[in-house]
Formats: sequence, C-alpha cells, structure tokens
Amino acid sequence: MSESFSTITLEIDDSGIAIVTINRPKKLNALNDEVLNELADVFKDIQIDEEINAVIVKGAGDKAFVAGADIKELRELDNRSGRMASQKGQQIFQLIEDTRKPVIAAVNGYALGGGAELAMACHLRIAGENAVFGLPEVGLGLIPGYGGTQRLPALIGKARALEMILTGKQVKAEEAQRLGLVNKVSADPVEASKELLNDILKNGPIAVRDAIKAVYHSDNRSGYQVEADLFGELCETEDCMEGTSAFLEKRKPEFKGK
Ligand code: CO8
Repeated sequence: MSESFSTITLEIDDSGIAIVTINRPKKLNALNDEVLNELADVFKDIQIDEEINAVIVKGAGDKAFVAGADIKELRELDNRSGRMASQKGQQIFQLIEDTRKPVIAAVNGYALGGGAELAMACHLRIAGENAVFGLPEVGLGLIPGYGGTQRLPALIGKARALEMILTGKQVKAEEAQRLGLVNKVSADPVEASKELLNDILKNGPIAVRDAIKAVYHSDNRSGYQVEADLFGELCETEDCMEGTSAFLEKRKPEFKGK
C-alpha cells in the first residue's frame, strides 16, 4: 500500500513497516509549514492504522535526511509567531515520539537543525555512511526550537550536547555513533532499519508498546516551554535577521549581539 501527500510519501510493506519519506529534495527536504502539517497528518494516521506495526522516517535522495527548518520561513517570525512555530514543531515531534510503535530515523546525508531534531524525536537512529548531524542554529542567531535543547542532552549528555549546540559543528556518522547519537552506521540505513524492526517485531507487541512508553515516561518536559519562549525572543533580534539573510545570500554573517 502507498499513500501520497504533496511533500511526504507513505509506503507500507508486507511486515507492516511504514516508510515515511520527506520529499522536497531540491531544498534538501527542509521542513516548511506544509511538510510539518503533512508529517502531523501522517503520524496521526500511523497511530490508528492497525496494519502498521513500525515506522521508518527518511529523506528523499542521498544528499539529505532533512537540512533543517525552512530558513526562508524563519525570517518572517516575530516573538509571538516564533514561539508558536516552535511549539507547533515541538508538538508534532512529540506526536512522533509518542507513537507506541517503534520509529527509526534512517539518516542519509545532512540531518541539520530541525532535521537532527526530527531524527532525535524518533526512537532509534541508523545513519548512512555519509550522514552528518549538527545543530547550526546559533550560526543563524537562533537556538534549536524543535526540542533539540532537550533531546540532545538526554541522548549524549549535557557537556557534549552543549558543545554541539554552542559551536554548531557538524558530526559525521562514525562520531555520531561514538557519541551515542545514532545506534548504528550502515551502508544501507533503510535496509538496516528494516532488519532491526523485523527483530523487534518478533517480540510481544504489547510488551514492545509498553517498553517504549516506560522508557519515555520519566522525561521532564518543562524545558520545551523554555526553548519555545527563547526561540520566539530570538526571532526579533537583529542577529537572527543577519544570520538568516547571510544564509540566503550565501555569505558569512556579521553578528552585533543585539
Ligand atoms: N531552509 C531553506 N532552504 C534550504 C535549507 C534550509 N534549512 N537548506 C538548504 N536549503 C536550500 C538552499 O537554499 C538551496 O536552495 P537554492 O538551490 O534555491 O539556492 C538548496 O536547498 C540546496 O542547498 P545548498 O545549495 O546550500 O547545498 P550545499 O550542498 O551547498 O550545502 C548544506 C548543503 C550544508 C546542508 C546547506 O544547504 C546548509 O547549510 N543548509 C542550512 C542548514 C541549516 O542551517 N539548518 C538549520 C536551519 S534552522 C532550524 O532548523 C531551526 C529549527 C527550529 C525551528 C523552530 C521554529 C520555527
């Protein structure tokens, strides 16, 4: 079975593994509002579709999983709409994390900003050999706004997470595995994800569902509100305008700290 939205494709194989492909390759699968809305619709369907036992999320093409939130749209945000956009993305990613069927991100190429945050909202991550992870938001005068400030420290510890967030530096597949950001590196991350899911699906389905629920139960979620508030405030700084303009004009930003 396969279902098509405009920016997302959903295919379901014989074992009930759904493959969700983010399909905007010319913009490196950047998350604009349409992609986010369709991602939410797809995951709402997945929660209730009894034919689906597990999920793989991937990006179209080899170059990128997702290169982040759409920087063009970020430029239009002010404090209030920035906070709301952050909260909206957080809620959609929470919906993905709350799926009580295993969800794996199969990451080929760039997983930057919102793309890394999307991968982190999945339960497990398998990276292709060309995968690159990073949270480059500070280079745009922003901070991660789709849960990255909360999920990255939970996955790799505060010190390593802060280093990645404060420098914006990119981390390749092998290092991402060493840090604990990805479970495995594979030449074919979709195939490796299917193998892992087929192993998981041999187990009791209720036990698998409850194990996911129990593992996430202890997470403290108040930090997400702080992230969204700060993201909104940053949207009104001159630095944010400069950082996003510099990206679109393909030049280096000159930040002034205001
Ligand atoms: N947004 C919009 N367009 C993008 C994005 C993006 N994030 N990434 C790439 N593109 C576009 C480029 O503008 C380009 O378009 P065009 O062909 O029309 O000029 C096309 O995709 C191809 O990209 P490049 O030509 O730049 O390809 P390169 O191979 O030269 O570089 C990179 C690849 C290194 C991945 C580069 O594209 C890049 O640095 N992209 C931006 C990465 C980034 O900064 N991501 C973080 C964005 S901010 C974010 O994700 C915040 C999340 C929280 C938001 C919370 C509330 C809204």
